[in-house]
Amino acid sequence: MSLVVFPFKSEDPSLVLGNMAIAAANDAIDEVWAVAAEEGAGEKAVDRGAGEISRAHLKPVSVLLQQRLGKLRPGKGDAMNTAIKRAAEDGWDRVHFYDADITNFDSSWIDGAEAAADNGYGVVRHRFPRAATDAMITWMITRPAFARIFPGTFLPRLDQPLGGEVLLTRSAVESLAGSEMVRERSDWGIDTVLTYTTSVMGIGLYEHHVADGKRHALYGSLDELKEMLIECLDAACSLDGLPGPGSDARHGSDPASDPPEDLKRIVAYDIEGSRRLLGKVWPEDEASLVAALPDEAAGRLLSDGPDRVFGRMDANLWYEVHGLLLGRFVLGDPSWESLAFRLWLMRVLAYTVQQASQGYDEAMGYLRSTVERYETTASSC
Ligand code: GDX
Ligand code: MG
Repeated sequence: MSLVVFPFKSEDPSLVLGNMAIAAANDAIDEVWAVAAEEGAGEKAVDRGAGEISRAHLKPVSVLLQQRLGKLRPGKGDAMNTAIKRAAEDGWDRVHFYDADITNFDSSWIDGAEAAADNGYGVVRHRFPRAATDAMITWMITRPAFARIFPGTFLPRLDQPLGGEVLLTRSAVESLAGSEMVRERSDWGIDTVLTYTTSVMGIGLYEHHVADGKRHALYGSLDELKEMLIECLDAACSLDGLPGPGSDARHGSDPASDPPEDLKRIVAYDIEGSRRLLGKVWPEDEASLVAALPDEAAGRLLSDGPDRVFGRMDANLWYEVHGLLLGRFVLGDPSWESLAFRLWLMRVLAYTVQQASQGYDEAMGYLRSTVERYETTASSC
């Protein structure tokens, strides 16, 4: 018995309903839920449409309201945990999660995940090619954190550790429903803790490849990602010191394929608008936090304003800065939040100007080899 769940907040109801209809039409699927952030016009429209889909496919299709389960900002984590809790209580064998804003969702996502579960994997994550300037939290925060904290395991090598597209089998759903760390993570950090928690369950993890990529809403200036950045950073910090998956952990993956040509040309965010956010001078409170870096690193950053020194934020300097953030960042502290955003922005812009501009394949090779280098450095410490 398989269930599909779409968390949704402010998406166009017709897009959400289109995806729900695709899920309902799949023979492997017995029920579809959309989990709304709150009551309102969008939620009502999806609820009305859900009734029509249900009648057309003769299976339950409904809208749930997310409950307040966690301790952090009420966000996507509460929505996923609402579904996980109820699915565990109902005893579903398989639960698929998909972001509701995917514009190229089709049955092959569901079929690919079901096939991997049929082959005995307890968790299936979808992987897909992304633009060279997309996934900047994944590449600059989460994968480096997995490389440092869990070197030698499959965690740093996961293609989409933050992706909201995942299939969980019953034992995973039950363990997640019983995990305090997962339940408390009501914000954007949910994907990080789900990835970590499922990786240490010993039930096998498969990555299913979606060759066309995940098409969904991209961003304007990078300040739209500030909340996600600091919440994903905090989630990464919360894993420091925890045990990783064992060396015998079962991990399989479809091979990657050549990304679609149009995706290679996409610029995922507004570069000039983001550059204006860097600022001409270092705020005093942030400069004093940066001073905790080794002298040489702090000197390179503080010798001029952020908008003039951002190009110095290469992979080596970012390793030092990322280590400082991982060890010291405080969620809810305005100085740390502002500083973490500014430093990440410097890193993303430096990479965009220096590597992403060289072409897609070069940029992706650079990102991958940087994470590998971080992993080697961490293992030798
Ligand atoms: N119910 C509910 N409540 N749904 C939410 C909320 C919330 O507070 N916030 C977002 N959503 C829904 C949203 O409508 C969409 O369907 C999905 O969650 C993802 O949100 P979106 O704004 O499209 O996130 P974005 O920027 O595409 O990030 C996604 O991909 C990231 C990644 O792969 O890098 C998202 O799944 C992130 O968690 C993930 O890290
Ligand atoms: Mg999206």
